[in-house]
Order: sequence, then structure tokens, then C-alpha cells
Amino acid sequence: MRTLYVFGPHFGLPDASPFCTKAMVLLKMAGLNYETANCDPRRAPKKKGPYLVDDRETIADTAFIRWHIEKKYGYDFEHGLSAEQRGIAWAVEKLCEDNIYFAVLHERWLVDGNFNAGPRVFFETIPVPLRYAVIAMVRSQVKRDLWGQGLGRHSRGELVRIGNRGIEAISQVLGDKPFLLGDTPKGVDAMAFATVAGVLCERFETDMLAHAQRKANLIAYRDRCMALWFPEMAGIRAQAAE
Ligand SMILES: N[C@@H](CCC(=O)N[C@@H](CS)C(=O)NCC(=O)O)C(=O)O
Repeated sequence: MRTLYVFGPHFGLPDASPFCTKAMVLLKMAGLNYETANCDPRRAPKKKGPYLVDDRETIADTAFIRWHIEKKYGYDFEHGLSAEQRGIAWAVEKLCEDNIYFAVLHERWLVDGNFNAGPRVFFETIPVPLRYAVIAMVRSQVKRDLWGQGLGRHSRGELVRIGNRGIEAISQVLGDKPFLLGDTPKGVDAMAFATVAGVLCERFETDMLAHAQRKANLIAYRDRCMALWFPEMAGIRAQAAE
């Protein structure tokens, strides 16, 4: 029995968190069945989601989930790649996780209109007035995280400019290939897809969305990956815009 602890589908995306989407794609790519359960970060081994419980093992963090799949099930997420391509794959993955992710986090959580259109829904079950206190606390934690990471020290315009350069880089590496490094998906596509889908989510008004919408190859890539791994989410753009 394999259980992946995730946050669940929101905003027309397979999961509100790109890391949860990444973990689901890795399991699907390796042909492993799994069920999902709700992740409460306070109870998660590293206080973040996703995490995987595979028989008696608990694995937190998507890098370790990936290495666990490779070791336990012998699936090679980089099959057929050259050393140069493996290096590019790791660099793109970390660009998504350690840079673009934080720019998206800023745009969703700290821009009032976007917060109200999106993350506010996560707090709906908390009774008022406690809800307002929890929201204020969580948003100020996000602000502190962004300050610590570094992007939070920039103006919104500067932060978005850096985010857009990252999006440009994904588009440049992708070119006219079906997947990031060729004709077939590799491990890097899990996070690249999750990131591109998140940036293209029409629920959130940001220059990063406008920038990504000008990249025809990114839109086609998002649609191709969505059809492959989450065919049940057809009509994604309609839902996202609601
Ligand atoms: N390096 C981790 C990052 C996971 C992560 O940042 N998860 C976020 C959601 S996107 C989270 O659980 N945040 C909750 C919190 O910080 O309290 C991974 O690859 O799994």
C-alpha cells in the first residue's frame, strides 16, 4: 500500500502545490499505484508536503521520494540521457523549486487580490474570528520565508522579472521538443510541468501568467503533460479561470 499525502486539487490544478503534483507524476511515470490522503504540514515529518508512506517507510521531500522510487523499484527517471542532459535536468528542476516556486508563492499569497481568489479557501473551515488570526499568521510566515529565501527583499516588479526569466529559461530548454529533454518524459518533466501549469493558472493575476501565455511551446507542453498524467482534468483552463 502506497499513500501520498498531498493538499488536493485546487484552482484547476492537479494539486495546489507543485511539489505534490511532481510527486504524483513521478509515481505515475514509474507505473506505481498510490492513493492520496490529506497532508497536514504540522504532522508531516519535515513539516511540509508531500510525503509518501510506502509499506513501512515514510519518505518526505520530493527528491527523496524520487530516489526511493529509483532504488526500491529500479525505475530510472533519466534513462537514455547524456551527462550534459542530466546536469541540465537537475539545474532546471532546482530553478523551478528554489526560484520560480517562490515567485509564484509571492504572487499567490502576498498579493491581496490573488490571495482572496485562491489560498483564502484553505482556511474556510476555521471559525471566525480565529480564521482571520490564522490567515494573518500564515501570510506573515510566507513573508518571512520569502525574505529568508531572498526574493522577498525585491520589489514586486523585480521579483516578477526574475520569475519571468526563469519561465523564459524553461521555454528555451524545451524549444520545439514534446518534453523538456526529448521525445519522452523524464524525471525533470514532473517539476517542470507542475511549475508551468501553476504559472499558467488563470486564477491568479500576475505578469508571470501574461509572460507564460506568450510562449506557445509552454502552453502546448502544459496541455500535453496534463493529457498524459491527469486526463481527468480536461477543461483545466475553464476551471482555473472560475
Ligand atoms: N523540498 C520540498 C518542498 C515542499 C514544499 O515546499 N511544500 C510546501 C507546499 S508547496 C509546504 O508544505 N508548505 C507548508 C509549510 O511550509 O508550512 C519537496 O521537494 O518536497
